[in-house]
Amino acid sequence: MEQTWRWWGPNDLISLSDICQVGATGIVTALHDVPTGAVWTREAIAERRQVIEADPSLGLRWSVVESVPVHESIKLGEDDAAPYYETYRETLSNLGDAGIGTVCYNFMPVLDWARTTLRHPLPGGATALRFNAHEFAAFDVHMLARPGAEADYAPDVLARASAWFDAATADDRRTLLGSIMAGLPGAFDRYDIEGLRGMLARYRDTGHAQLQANLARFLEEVVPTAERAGVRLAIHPDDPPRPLLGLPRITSTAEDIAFILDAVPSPSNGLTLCTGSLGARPANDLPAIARRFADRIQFVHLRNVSTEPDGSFMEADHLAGDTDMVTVVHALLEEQKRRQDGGDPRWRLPFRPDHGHEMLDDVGKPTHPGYPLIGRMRGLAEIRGVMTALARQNGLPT
Ligand code: DNO
Repeated sequence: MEQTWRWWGPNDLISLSDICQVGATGIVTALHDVPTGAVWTREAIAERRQVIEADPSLGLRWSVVESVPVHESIKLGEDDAAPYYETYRETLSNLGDAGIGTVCYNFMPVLDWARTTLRHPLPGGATALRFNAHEFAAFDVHMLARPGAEADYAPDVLARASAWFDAATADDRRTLLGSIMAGLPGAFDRYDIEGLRGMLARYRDTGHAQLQANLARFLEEVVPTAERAGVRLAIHPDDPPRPLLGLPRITSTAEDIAFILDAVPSPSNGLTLCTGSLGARPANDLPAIARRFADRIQFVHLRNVSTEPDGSFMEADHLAGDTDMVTVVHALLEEQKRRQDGGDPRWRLPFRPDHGHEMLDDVGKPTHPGYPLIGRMRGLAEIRGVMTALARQNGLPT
């Protein structure tokens, strides 16, 4: 598998030479400063690519875009979405022409990934991202005061949510809002409480089936262009994989994934297998999902979580946690072999270590939550070891 690394662009504290040293060869990045819905121009794409490839001795190439964000009008299936399909198509064509063949995106309404604690302390001084069910409920029920929110939580979670809220200072509440919003990567769409209420109101009439229909429409609009451009789209699962704040989420289970991949049967309508996102739902069997959808997986995020009975979860070491990472990697190596045998010139699957603990020299550095240098390097090194051993023992290409 191609070892890739998410790089946030020229302002990232982690440099391209750092990435060379950790052993990755593929860069995963996006033009984060382009507002959602605007075209990524050929010039802007070429400029970013040139930065990545400026020093050939680093051996880096721009292999994956994560993400081209989908405009909320498209997710809402609104009448005024038409120009946004067009700009999405243009962006895909421009990326394909520049030789960037894998594009990750998601279809999560309003929020991207959500955590309640960005620096949960671990023994020894490292920290992890964590989702506390009661803190999320406190946000939903007490801070957002969403009508009917109580119905979405178990009584013991609600009781702990009230206790948290009563004891919380103004600072605690601000920090919680900031943690929940931290998943939104662009500078353009973070919300305050009022802004969030406004967005939720727009989704009032959009349930699971309607959101699925809107995604199917989006795929019909853009996949033919992706095919022509040589671009493989790869939808990212919901994180966590369940409805949040009353918003539907439609990339949470094997059934959801089957619906999406069947909506437009094409290798350009693919999946980002994110083991950490899907793994936060205990019923999701990741090795089974990896095998079932193997031929449509176009990008891989390897990460692990430990789940708890009340819906809380914490990001674990890459080889610890609830997901059997070794079996998942084995399934992916077998899929690569199948593609190689079938003559697919792009048989090698790009993967990246998704998230990592802040540890050692990471601590105190203002990197993106979940994206420290050493924690991710540890994850990459562990997975590289698993991959190399499995490949060698089973006669599979790495
Ligand atoms: C979190 C990431 C997500 C992902 C998007 C893809 O760290 O995995 O933010 O980039 O959901 O569209």
